[in-house]
Amino acid sequence: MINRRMFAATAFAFGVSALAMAAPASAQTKWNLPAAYPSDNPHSENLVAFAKDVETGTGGKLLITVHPGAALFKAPEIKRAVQTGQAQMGEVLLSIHENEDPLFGIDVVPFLATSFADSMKLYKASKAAIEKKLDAQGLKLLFMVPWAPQGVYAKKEINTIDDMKGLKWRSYNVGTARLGELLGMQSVTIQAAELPQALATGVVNSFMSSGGTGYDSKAWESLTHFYDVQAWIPKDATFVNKAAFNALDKATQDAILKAAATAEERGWKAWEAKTSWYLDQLKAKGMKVNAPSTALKDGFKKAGETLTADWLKKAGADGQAIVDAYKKM
Ligand code: PCA
Repeated sequence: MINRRMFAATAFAFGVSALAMAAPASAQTKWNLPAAYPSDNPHSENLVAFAKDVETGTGGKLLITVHPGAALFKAPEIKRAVQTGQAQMGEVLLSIHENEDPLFGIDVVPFLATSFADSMKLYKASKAAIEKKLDAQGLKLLFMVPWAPQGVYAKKEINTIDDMKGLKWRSYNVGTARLGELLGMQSVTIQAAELPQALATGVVNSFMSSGGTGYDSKAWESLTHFYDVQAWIPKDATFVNKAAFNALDKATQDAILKAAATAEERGWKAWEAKTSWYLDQLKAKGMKVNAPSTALKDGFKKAGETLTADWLKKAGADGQAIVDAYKKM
């Protein structure tokens, strides 16, 4: 019997040496870009378009393969993978890493920036500081793209925050976990890739997210209500390993930066355009999509004040300065 492993190894070795010989002429570089959300999510589609722009802009010299759906690394591992060079680029919800630095959670301070226009202002006010923090970790920020405003999914009518007590709450970062705690829920951190299963098996029966992730997770199969609280607009960050970027020639670097600027603009537009589409889809699937009652909104505002105070304490003068700058914009 032919030993398939040996055959594969020989074929691989031949392939490698053939490639090595061809290298000076073609000089093609292949990079990986792990991402955490489904391939038809606007974030992933934007990354694929970004990779295509880089390929075109470099005349095929730099090929980036996007790995959506947390297929290569789980969401919380992506940043570390890029820092250590296991992957050259990556995309992640930056607030997952708020425990490393409070600034990574500035966009999830409740009710600070809840419209796309305000979210862009907050981004402008915080971008330089975020870039600096990432740079100190060996990462170069390429672009940031928002999700839609965050609301609450549940399996029953929620009129006040008291109705949320005891729910099995899925959280995705420090802020959502703390919110679960403040509102007397049983909170468990689950990343988006595992959310559909957690919902289907009843591990959780409520969560906060965008219409996008509710749609991606087919929330209507196990839950009934969505309350459009508009608590905040979190953002994904796409970054590159700084050393890998610095090793590229100037023309390639420029092509990446140009494609990144285009991707940022395209991503913001896509989310603005798709926000109401997602809510319409939830309705079409039979979910009750409503604005929160005044009492519910007031309850969230109150919990939000506690979270804001927590954050300001952690973020100190640097955080306060950014919030002040944002409020003046
Ligand atoms: N979707 C992601 C993060 C924010 C959002 O809208 C999630 O729920 O994990």
